[in-house]
Amino acid sequence: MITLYDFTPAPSPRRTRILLAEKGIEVENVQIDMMQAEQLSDSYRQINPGCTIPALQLEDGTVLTENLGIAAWAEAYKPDPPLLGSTPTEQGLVYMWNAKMEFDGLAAIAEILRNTSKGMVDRATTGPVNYAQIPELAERGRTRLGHFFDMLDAQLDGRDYVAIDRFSLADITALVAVDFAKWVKIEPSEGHSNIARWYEAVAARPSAKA
Ligand SMILES: N[C@@H](CCC(=O)N[C@@H](CS)C(=O)NCC(=O)O)C(=O)O
Repeated sequence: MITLYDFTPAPSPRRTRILLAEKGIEVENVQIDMMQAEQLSDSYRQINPGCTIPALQLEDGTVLTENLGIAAWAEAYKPDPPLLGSTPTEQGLVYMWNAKMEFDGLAAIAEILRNTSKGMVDRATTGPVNYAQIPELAERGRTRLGHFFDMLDAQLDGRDYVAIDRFSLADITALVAVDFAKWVKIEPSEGHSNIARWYEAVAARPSAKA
């Protein structure tokens, strides 16, 4: 059996759940309660010494901890439907736009949340090492997030999906980023009509509720 170490409310494992749902890959689900800091427990460190969620444990015991690694495994394990692009150009575009969604979107939101949340004092980054909050990073994150939404809206102008002409990993990461931004009470503005149109379509997919 393949096991997903998950925490339902958190954005990163949601990316994995959506991907697995789109692929139709069934896994056993084990919840690691971040509200109880279970990701830092000795027992979870045996599975992922990096103390992050998700972690996907394969049948041979291998543990994959990054969404991109999990996506690469899933694409090889079950190629249909392809979520990482089919041609060399498509693959390049999917990886490129997925990286932009991670670095310009998810990372900016995490920067805001982790550097302001009272529950994350000294937990300004994930992982086994504690880091103090830097309030200026949250301010910078707000500016970055505004630019991220502008960039995403421009990319979606005249397009149904973020990277290529069908749903891909980049759409999963973008969808999770738009929803994660609500945690810091920021949403795309009224003028971001391309994001609104795209969001309505991708959020309506059954996988979005996985
Ligand atoms: N690079 C990882 C990011 C994983 C991540 O940051 N997960 C968060 C939950 S969304 C976490 O484990 N946080 C643990 C903590 O805050 O201590 C991925 O690709 O999934």
